[in-house]
Amino acid sequence: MGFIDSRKRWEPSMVLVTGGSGLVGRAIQHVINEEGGGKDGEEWIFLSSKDADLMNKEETQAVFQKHKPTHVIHLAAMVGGLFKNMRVNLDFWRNNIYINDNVLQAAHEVDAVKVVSCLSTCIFPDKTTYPIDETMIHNGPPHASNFGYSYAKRMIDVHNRAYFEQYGRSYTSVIPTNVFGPHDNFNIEDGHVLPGLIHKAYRAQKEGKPLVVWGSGTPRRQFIYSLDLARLVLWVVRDYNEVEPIILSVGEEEEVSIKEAAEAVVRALDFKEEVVYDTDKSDGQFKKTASNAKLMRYLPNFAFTPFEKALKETCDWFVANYDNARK
Ligand code: NAP
Ligand code: GFB
Repeated sequence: MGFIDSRKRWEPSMVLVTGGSGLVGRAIQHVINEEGGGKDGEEWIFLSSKDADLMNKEETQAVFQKHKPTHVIHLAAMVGGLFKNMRVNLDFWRNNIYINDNVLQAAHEVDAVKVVSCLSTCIFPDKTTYPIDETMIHNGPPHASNFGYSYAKRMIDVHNRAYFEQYGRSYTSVIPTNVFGPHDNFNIEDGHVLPGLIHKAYRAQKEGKPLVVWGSGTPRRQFIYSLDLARLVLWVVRDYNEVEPIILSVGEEEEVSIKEAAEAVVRALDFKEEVVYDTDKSDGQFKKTASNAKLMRYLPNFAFTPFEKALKETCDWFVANYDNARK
């Protein structure tokens, strides 16, 4: 279901990026400003929560009425790693439900022709066959650690189907795997694993202490560099014409264990101290191996940045921007 009539292609003219100040938003800014990702005649606006609290309906309507976007990249969300999700599942559910309903309705009310929203590979059913693909989103409960965030994200897909069925809207979504890169949230308690390990290793090196990896190190993850994701999101905005979501991830064969990820951080930072594992901390979901076969059918030649190279660039950015990094 949900093939938008691609003959009715609308060239973007005013692209509004919610969550434009975050990890993914800053990567899209880089691709637009430094890699020629934009086109003549396009205006790009990158929002932060200072421009509008998108949990507030009136503020959301006002910022959409101000800019009247033709296209929207909807990144804004309450986002966090495993441990923050485990602490405040209700907040993740409520805050993201408010943001998503306000943004999609405001886009509809200003007649935006296309909205690309973000789901996540962590929202799929926990009890599932592998590899996971786009057809499996609603096939069972998500992992208990982040059910609030997962159900809120799944409702975006419900929103998109309903806007297509009732109004013929071309509102779609992408499903990134774990993202990392410059401008990430490096807060050790609330952030994701790679920025957390980078920050912890950086401080442990200065203090001559071990790097403490949380959990057993056995869970498995696929990681996508934020700049690669940004390049793919721009393709989705211009040339992906399905309402159905599309997974944006490196291939299954790129999946690594948390232990291997930690060892890659050690290499990228030339960390010299001991690495230890705190098995009192939760492992969270063991694996969420996602297939990127649908993406590869569309873009068979897309070249992902090698993980070690992307991680080195991220570590170099963090060290160079330590004082101003989100931590
Ligand atoms: P992030 O770095 O935490 O940035 C979140 C963005 O949302 C920021 O620009 C933030 O604005 C904005 N925001 C949060 N609450 C808001 C509110 N109430 N009103 C307005 N803006 C608000 O997140 P990210 O990692 O870039 O994630 C971007 C999208 O990708 C999210 O939808 C996330 O669910 C999805 N995703 C992320 C990952 C990952 O591993 N990071 C994986 C899969 C999917 P401020 O800067 O003003 O706070
Ligand atoms: O990125 P992360 O926090 O979230 O990774 P998920 C958690 C995994 O990394 C667990 C291990 O196995 C942790 O035990 N880990 C080891 C660490 N050291 C650390 C550390 O210093 N910090 C963190 N955070 N983890 C999230 C979802 O799942 O995936 C979110 O909860 C979101 O909703 C995100 O969608 C993309 O990958 O487990």
